This record gives sequence, structure tokens and C-alpha cells, in this order.
Amino acid sequence: MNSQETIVAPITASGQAGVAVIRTSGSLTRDILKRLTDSAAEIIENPRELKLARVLDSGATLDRALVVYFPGPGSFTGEDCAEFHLHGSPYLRARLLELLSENGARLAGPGEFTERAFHNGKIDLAQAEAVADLIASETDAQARAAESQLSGQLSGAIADLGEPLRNLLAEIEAHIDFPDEDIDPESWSGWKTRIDSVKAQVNQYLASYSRGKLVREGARVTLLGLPNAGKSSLLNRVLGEERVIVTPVAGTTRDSVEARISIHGVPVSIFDTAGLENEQRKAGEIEKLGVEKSWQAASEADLNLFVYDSSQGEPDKELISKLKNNSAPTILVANKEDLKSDSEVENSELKTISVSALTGSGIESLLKEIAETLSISNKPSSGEILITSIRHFTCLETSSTRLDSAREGCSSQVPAELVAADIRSALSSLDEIIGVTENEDILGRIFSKFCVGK
Ligand SMILES: Nc1nc2c(ncn2[C@@H]2O[C@H](COP(=O)(O)OP(=O)(O)OP(=O)(O)O)[C@@H](O)[C@H]2O)c(=O)[nH]1
Ligand SMILES: [Mg+2]
Repeated sequence: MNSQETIVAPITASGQAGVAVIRTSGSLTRDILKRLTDSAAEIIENPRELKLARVLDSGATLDRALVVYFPGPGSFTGEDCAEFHLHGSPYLRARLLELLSENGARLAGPGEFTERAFHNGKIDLAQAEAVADLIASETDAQARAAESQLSGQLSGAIADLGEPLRNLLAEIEAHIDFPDEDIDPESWSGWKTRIDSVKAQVNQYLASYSRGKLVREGARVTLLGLPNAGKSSLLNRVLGEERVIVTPVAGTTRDSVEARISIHGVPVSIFDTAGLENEQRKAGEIEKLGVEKSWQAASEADLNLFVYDSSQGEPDKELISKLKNNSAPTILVANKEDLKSDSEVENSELKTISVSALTGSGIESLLKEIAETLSISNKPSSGEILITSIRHFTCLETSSTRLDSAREGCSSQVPAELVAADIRSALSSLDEIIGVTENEDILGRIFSKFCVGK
């Protein structure tokens, strides 16, 4: 990728719209403004202000557009940038892209604007990743986590972890320079304490990943049970719309169906599945394929809800014990409580919630139980660091292992060089999070997931 080239891309979604925005970044930006607009001087002399201009196509007016110039290095990418806010016609957009390429710009690759911002030191790697997360966010918790990372909160926290380690390293290295002097026991124990305090903080960030992962990736909840238990009715009730077919005929749902809701900002995919079979009720040939998919969905879930018709007695024990073989927790949902004379639920070692998909009673308690089981009921306080990316988690984990080893080294008073090496390697894992040490492979993987235009 040659960063000398001027790149261009539409930065709004395709199709007809009120406005379509096309952005350029690179050294040809001013030339392009001069050749393709009738008021380049005004646009360039008033940076960061939208100016009404005629966009020119071989001297004729292609469109009257709002055009803005962002001079480098104060722009998003750090280079000279411009934006053309055209009328949102696919033809105008395509034609301007053609004109821009005739004037020396080339179409940007995925994430190339953000990648240039990273290479030009405008943002670090964790912030660059947050740009993609923010664009992909579907719920408030996702948007808040991405925004906080983009604002540099995570990067600041990582820098705060590194600072005491760098000081400690300098001190240890001073001892290494004078190998004849013995290191006194107090120094060893002082170093150990300092490593411990960084490690405690690293552990806290690592612990936040269980929630962070859920916020970023969402959770999967599967509805399972015998035919006619009311799984589909329950899904419709939770969604507040008639999303899936409900009939009194057993075996109505033949395939797994996914629907998305947000619980405390965590995107939750709920899967309605085909009714299972047991000793009393064997599935037909087509139904069997659905049943297989139901068990598959159960094995992929973060939480399984076993729904049963509580007016018909106890839930099927064999099915429940089969369900418990999955690593995900199971909640029993005693449905059709409106048909029951007494509201007592049978004792079970599993948490049981009584509901009626018909009347809506108990649904709130069920959602609350789901949130608690998935550990998403407590919103983190603002300013709390949330690790949402597996890449960051892995770097922190490696760092933590190196710190353990450094701590061990202090306990057994190994040569100070070894402790220093562990601390250096702990630091380098932390630096990887914010991309201090550039690794082409990691960068390639991160930016290839971006959309073109960001
Ligand atoms: N009285 C009452 N009827 C319910 C309740 N929930 C579901 N039903 C009825 O039970 C029947 C079966 O409901 P479904 O939601 O289709 O059941 P399902 O578990 O999805 O069944 P399959 O798709 O066949 O596996 C329908 O006639 C529903 O109207 C409830 O809470 N109370
Ligand atoms: Mg169904």
C-alpha cells in the first residue's frame, strides 16, 4: 500500500439517498479541488467549512454540492482531505468517482483512511479498531464501549499500566549494570510488590472481558422443548410481534429461527427451534431434521431455556438431563401458567420461572433471570474499562503470564536479567494493544475487516 497515493471512496452507504459523500485523502486533494470545482480558492482558504460549489465534469456542471477541505496534518488521516456532499444519486456518485480517478486518485481499500490515520500517529491501534466497532454497533452498550475506546480511555489505561513497569525496568537495569553489587532482599520484595500491583490491575481488565465479549459479540439464547410447549408463542411475546407461526398442531416449527433483542444493551439472539422428541412422542422424518438442528442450537447457546407446558405436569427429565450435557446453563420455563389451577411450580434443581406466553405474565421475571444468568444485569459505571476484543484480551493474558514469571523471579532471586526480560516482554504485549510495535500481519487482519470509505 503506497501512502503517497491519493485515495478516494464514498463514505455514505450506496443506493439513492438525500446526500452521498465522497472523501479524498492525499497530496492531490488541492489539485483535485482546483480541477473539479468552480470555487477551489474559497474552499481551500476556508478549511473545515462547507462551501456550496459547482462540481465540474468537462467544464459543465455535474452537480451543485457542498464541498469541504481538511488540510493535513489536522485532518482525520493526517493528510489533506476533502469531502464532496453530492445529491445522493448513484449516477452522480459513480461519475464523480470516475472523474477523481481520471485526476490521479485511486479507490481506497477497506479501512485505508483509518489505517493512514494510524500510520500518521493520529490514533493508536485500539482507537482504530474502535472506529470499526462504533460503525458496527447495534445497541447502546456497544456504541458506548466503542466510543470510550475511540476516545482513548483504553489506550490511557494501557499507558498507565506500562508506566510503573518502565520505571521498574529502569531500576532493575541499573542493578544489572553493576553486577558485583548484590541486590538486597528489600529491593527484591519491593519489586515484587510493584509487579503485584500492576498484575492486580491487569487481572481486573481481564475479568471485564466476560461482559465485554457479550457486549461486543452478543449472546445466544435457545428455546427448547417438546412440540406445543409454547416456544414460538414465547418468542413472539418477548419480541412483541407475531414473528413466527404458532398453531395448536404439534410440530409447527420445523427449523431454527433467529430473532434479535437487546437486554441491557447486550444484543441477544433468541433461537426458536423445532419441538424435540421423547419416548412418548417420536418425530416424523422431516421433523427429525429439525430436531437435529434444535440440539445443534442448544450446543451453540450461551443459555438454554427449556420450555414446557406446566398444565400437563412435570417437564421431561430425560430431555433436561440431555440438555444439561451442554456447557451452557439451563433455565426451566413453566409455560401456560394461565391454564394451571395452582401456581406452585415443581421443585427442581434448576431455576424455574413460571410464565404465560398467552397473557404475558412472568415475562419480565424471565428476562431478568436471563440477564442475571448471562451476567449482563449490571451496567458498568462510566469510565470503567471494558475489554471487548479477543486481541486485547490475549495481549493482556500474555502480559499477565510474563508478570507472573517476573514475580516468581523476584521470589527466588534469579539473575536480575531474567526478571528484566520478563518485564520487557510484559510491556511489549501491552504495547501490542495500542500498536506501538507495528506488526504487518496484525494490521492486515484488523483493517481488512473495515468497510471501504472508513
Ligand atoms: N393457554 C395458553 N396457551 C398457550 C400458551 N403458549 C402457547 N399456547 C398455545 O399452545 C399452542 C402451541 O404453541 P406454539 O407456540 O406453537 O408451541 P411450540 O412450542 O412452538 O410448538 P412447536 O413449534 O410445534 O414445537 C398454540 O395453540 C398456542 O396458542 C400459554 O401460555 N397459554
Ligand atoms: Mg414452534
